[in-house]
Amino acid sequence: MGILKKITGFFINVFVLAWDFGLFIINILTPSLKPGHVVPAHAAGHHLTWPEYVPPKGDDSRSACPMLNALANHGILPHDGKNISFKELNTAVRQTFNFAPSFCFFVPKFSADFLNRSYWTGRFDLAELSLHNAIEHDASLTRQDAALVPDQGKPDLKLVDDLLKEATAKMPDGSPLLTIPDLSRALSKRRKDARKTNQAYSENLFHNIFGSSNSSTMLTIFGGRITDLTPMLTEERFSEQWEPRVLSRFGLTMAKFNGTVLPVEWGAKSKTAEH
Ligand code: HEM
Ligand SMILES: *[C@@H]1O[C@H](CO)[C@@H](O)[C@H](O)[C@H]1NC(C)=O
Ligand SMILES: *[C@@H]1O[C@H](CO)[C@@H](O)[C@H](O)[C@H]1NC(C)=O
Ligand SMILES: *[C@@H]1O[C@H](CO)[C@@H](O)[C@H](O)[C@H]1NC(C)=O
Ligand SMILES: CC(=O)N[C@H]1CO[C@H](CO)[C@@H](O)[C@@H]1O
Repeated sequence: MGILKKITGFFINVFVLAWDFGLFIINILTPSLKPGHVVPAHAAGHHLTWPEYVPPKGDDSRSACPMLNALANHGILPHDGKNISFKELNTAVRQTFNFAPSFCFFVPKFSADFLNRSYWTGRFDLAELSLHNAIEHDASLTRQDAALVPDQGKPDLKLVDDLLKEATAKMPDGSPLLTIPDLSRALSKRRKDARKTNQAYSENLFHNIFGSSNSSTMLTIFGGRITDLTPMLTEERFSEQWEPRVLSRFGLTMAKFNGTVLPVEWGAKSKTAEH
C-alpha cells in the first residue's frame, strides 16, 4: 500500500472514531426513538412492514453474513446479491438495523479496502465479502469453517439450532432470550469444536474480537430474542413486524457496542481456558 494511502487511512480512522464518540454522547443526551418507529420514513421496513421475502435461487450471490443476506432476500439490496456499491451497503445497513452512521461507513470502507476497491466508486457481490480471514473467520456460529464448506453463503442448520438452544433467559411473555453468558458459551464451544474438526483451523485475538462483535449484534440489534433470531438465522428472513431493538436516535455506535462485545469475548476466553 502506498504511503499516501496509509496516511489517509489513518486520518479516516481517527475521524470515524471521533465522529462515533460524538454520536455516542449525542445519543445519551437526546430522547430515544419510540418502539414501532425505529426504521425511518421512506425506508423499507418503516411501520414494521418488510418487503416480500424471496429465498435465494440459482446463482444469486450470498455472503457469510446472515443479516446482509436477509437484506438481499427481502430485496432491500439487489436480490441477486451482485454489483452492490459500498455506499448503498452503508445506507441499507443504517436504515434497516439502526447502526450509527459511523459504523455504517467503517465496515463497508474496511471491506472496500480488503477487496482493493474504492469505497466511493467500487462495487461488489455479496459472496466476495466472505474472503477468508478478512472478516470471514473460522469457528462462526452459523457457518462451518471455509476449509470444510467452501460455500459460506448458506447457514448450517445444525449449528444454528445448537446456538438457539443455548438461550437460558425468558422474555416477560415467556419466549426464550439469549444472554451475554449464553453467547460466550456458544462461541467457546464452537472454537473448541472447530479446533478439533478443522486441520486448517486458525484463530487470533483480532478475529475472536470480530467474531464476538459480529455475534453480539444478536444481543443488541436483535435484543437476544429467539423468536426474531430463528427466521433470521435459519432462512435469513425478517420476522413479521421486526424492527431493530436499539432505540438510540443516532443508532448503535461502535463505542456503545464495545460494551457488549468485550464481556462476550472475555466470557468466551475464560470458558475456553477452563475447558
Ligand atoms: C456493514 C456491513 C457488514 C459486513 C461487511 C458484514 C460482514 C460479515 C461477514 C464477512 C461475516 C462472516 C464472519 C464469520 O466468518 O463468522 C459476518 C458475520 C456476521 N454478521 Fe455481518 N456484516 C455486516 C453487517 C452486519 C449487520 C448490520 C449485522 C446485524 C444486524 C451483522 C451480523 C452478523 C452476525 C450475527 C454474524 C455472525 C454469523 C456467524 O457467527 O455465523 N452483520 N458479517
Ligand atoms: C453495475 O451497476 C452499474 C451502476 O448501476 C452499471 O453501470 C454497471 O453496468 C453494472 N455492472 C454490471 C456487470 O451489471
Ligand atoms: C489486494 O492487493 C494486495 C496487494 O497487492 C494483494 O496481496 C491481495 O491479494 C489483493 N486482494 C484481493 C482481494 O484482490
Ligand atoms: C471498539 O473496539 C474495536 C475492536 O473491536 C476497536 O477497534 C475500536 O477502536 C473500539 N471503538 C471505540 C470507539 O472504542
Ligand atoms: C456487525 C458487525 O459487528 N460486524 C463486524 C464483523 O467483523 C468485521 C471485521 O472482521 C467488523 O469490521 C464488523 O464490525
